[in-house]
Amino acid sequence: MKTIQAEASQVPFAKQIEEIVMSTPITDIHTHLYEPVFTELLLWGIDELLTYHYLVAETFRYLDMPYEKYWAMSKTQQADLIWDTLFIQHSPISEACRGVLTTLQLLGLDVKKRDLPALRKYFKTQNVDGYITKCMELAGLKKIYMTNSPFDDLERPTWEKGFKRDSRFQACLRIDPLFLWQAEAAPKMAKMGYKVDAGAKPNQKFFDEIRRFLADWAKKMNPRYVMASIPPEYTFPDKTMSAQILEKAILPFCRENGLPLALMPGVRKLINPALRLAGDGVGLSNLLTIQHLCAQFPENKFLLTVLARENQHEACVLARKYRNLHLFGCWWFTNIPEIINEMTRMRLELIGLSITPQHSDARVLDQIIYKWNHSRRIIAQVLVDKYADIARTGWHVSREEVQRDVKDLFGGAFERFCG
Ligand code: FIX
Ligand code: ZN
Repeated sequence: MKTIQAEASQVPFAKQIEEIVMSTPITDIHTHLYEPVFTELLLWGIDELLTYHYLVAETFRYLDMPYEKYWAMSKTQQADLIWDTLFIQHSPISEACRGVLTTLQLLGLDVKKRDLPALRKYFKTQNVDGYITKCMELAGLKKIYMTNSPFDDLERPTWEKGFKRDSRFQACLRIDPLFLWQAEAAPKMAKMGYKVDAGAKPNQKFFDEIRRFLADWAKKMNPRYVMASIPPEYTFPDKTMSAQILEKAILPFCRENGLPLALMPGVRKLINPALRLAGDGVGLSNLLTIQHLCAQFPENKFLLTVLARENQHEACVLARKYRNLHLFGCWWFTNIPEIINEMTRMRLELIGLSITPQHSDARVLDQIIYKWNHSRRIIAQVLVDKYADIARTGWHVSREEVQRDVKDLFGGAFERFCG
């Protein structure tokens, strides 16, 4: 077995690891991107990059204008304002700003000129289908997982019509309104023909109707998992309608259909509603809920990404205790280099390689380019240190072994977990 050290004379150890990490194809298991058939739902191009809600939040820190005035602007006017505020009036050093620059650079565009109109010309020459392939090649992605909600009025009609699936994309059944039994759930489900109403008694007929809803949408979407984001305080077990729906409808449905349930605890929705999508906050999650779910439902598989930095250590320990729990991604406010580095090291040191260190959460197609370029670099650095640590003991890994491990981190372990 030719170990990486043996080749040290030719190519430095770290470089070899970096090459493998930068070139291994990735399955991006959570994004807000869509197959082209969903037309305007798939956001792409410079104006969408600049009006990403992360940048909206950063821009308003400099603006005195009423929020409504911004929302009344055209997309191009909004992009102009954000470009001027965050890139021209101030240096674009935040992760989200840097991301725009990395994307433009890797697309071969010249950011030095700081010429937004010229940049816009490039995107006008792209057609969406070819551009999807170009972005996936630049990001090194083999599959993009979507976030598909039957409760989304813009998305639902396309699923109901039916269409030929695009093999570059994988569906995931997103059910937040149902999972949290929010006010919009029952009326929308009733409109889709399901006998559920907001005042429904939580009896077997009610839970069967919810399972029928899930089964019908699973047939339409062929999802890889079922997903919901939950507030920090979400508690299970509990007497709430939501907890009963989880126990008596969602978990049995997932179990019987071999679908993992992906949970994303920690979001406080719209703590500043005037910022719209940019208005969500974070809170420390009660991970006892996850502990109870994993312990009480060993036949169910749970995917977990938690929003608060302070929850990450406990999440790692839970994954050590429950093999039906798989940790993934550095979600949202943890998706910055400082914390990606911290979380990846902590997970590798506490759990090992049976994790999925990252997902992009891209809302704009082009973002997959920078989100993966930035994360690959950090993951590569962490792996270089981890392999160097074991090398110091005399345990030398081969190129093939590193390739195997990286394949696992970039989708293999996830696929194996999902089965
Ligand atoms: O709930 C989610 O899937 C979150 O990722 C989004 O709601 C959030 O707006 C986002 O874009 C985070 O990166
Ligand atoms: Zn998301």
